[in-house]
Amino acid sequence: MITSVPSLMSDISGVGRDRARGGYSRFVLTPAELELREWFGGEAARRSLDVEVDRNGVLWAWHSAGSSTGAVVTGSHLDSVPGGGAFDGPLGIATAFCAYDRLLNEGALGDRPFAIAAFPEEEGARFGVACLGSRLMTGAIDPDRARGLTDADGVSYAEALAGAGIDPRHIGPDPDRLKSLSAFVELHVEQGRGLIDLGQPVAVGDAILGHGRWRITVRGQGNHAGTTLMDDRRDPMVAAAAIVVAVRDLARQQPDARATVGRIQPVPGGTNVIASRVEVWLDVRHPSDEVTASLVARIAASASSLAASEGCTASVTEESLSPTVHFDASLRSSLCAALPGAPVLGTGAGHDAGVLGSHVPTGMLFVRNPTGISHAPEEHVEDDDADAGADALARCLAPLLRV
Ligand code: HGY
Ligand code: MN
Ligand code: MN
Ligand code: MN
Repeated sequence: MITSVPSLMSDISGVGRDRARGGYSRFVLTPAELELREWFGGEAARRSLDVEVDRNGVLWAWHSAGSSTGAVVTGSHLDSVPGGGAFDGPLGIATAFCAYDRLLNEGALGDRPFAIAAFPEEEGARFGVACLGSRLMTGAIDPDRARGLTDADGVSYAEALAGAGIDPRHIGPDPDRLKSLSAFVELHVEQGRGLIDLGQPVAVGDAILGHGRWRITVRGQGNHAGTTLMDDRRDPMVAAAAIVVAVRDLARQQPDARATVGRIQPVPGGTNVIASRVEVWLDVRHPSDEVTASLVARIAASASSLAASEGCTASVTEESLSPTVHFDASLRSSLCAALPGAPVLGTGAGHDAGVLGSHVPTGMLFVRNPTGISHAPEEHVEDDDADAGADALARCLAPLLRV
């Protein structure tokens, strides 16, 4: 059975559409993502792959083989950012199933176990910490902290897991599972223009930019919009607006840095209410982890002084941090050997492959995105490139599956 990636992707094209924002909002363990988890299970069952949900809620579709260790795994995530594109995450899962079909058809499944994996909360869009599933698996986040993370409605990750039938008491490091893996290869839509400018459909990944998330809490004095004179205000919204501009200006002064405020939340958030506090979420990325740290320090200092000039205060807390990751060199050369002529590209986007990279040899493949846009509805992959991705993934996995 050789399936085409576009046909699998069209099966889920209606899941989690966000009419208000455009694009897709498939937040982890909400009905939309649970529907994608069902789709994952259906595709696995169609191929008689054994489905497993592990202690961290990671979905696995297993093809067991002669040896019980040294499993070769491919996959990605099903959750999305708010109003995201159709391909960020699910493309890596759909191509994985189609690559499996190709390997089975060519009798190339080899002697090692093979699995397709879907990691929960890669975007951190619901509970705030990116790659939450792979961080838990690798011990990169404390399980109690993870259980206590809450979404915008105050639902904890523990409650969301329990609601999906996953016992939150068991989340945490899974060293035995990590030891049983010999390679993880994640295929992902390219979130940039590299392949467009090179005129190629598929690239091999070599590094992931270090990145982190911080929350800046700006506190002032809540009050009535109509009875509070302008000179009597300590308005955290005004301070927050100045901080957002300062983030842009400070990042512009640092070559190669990227700093973004994509989310801001006044509390209580009424049109006729001067906010009492404003939450400002900061995303900073740079190839050097030291530069990221020093840029965040400059942003924090600027936030404090800008807040003070409005009679407010600003405090900064780190929410997550991922160092720059260089993928396993020998796995990368194996991927390059399987795809002669394919370019090698870095990425400014974080991935589970980056988190797993310190425990398992990991690599990535990127598929051309003709818009170069991601984390927005315009994200796109042409049908032929999607199938070229599955062909490339199968070609890369075949040698890894041979003992
Ligand atoms: O934020 C990222 O870079 C990834 O898409 N989670
Ligand atoms: Mn993403
Ligand atoms: Mn992604
Ligand atoms: Mn990812």
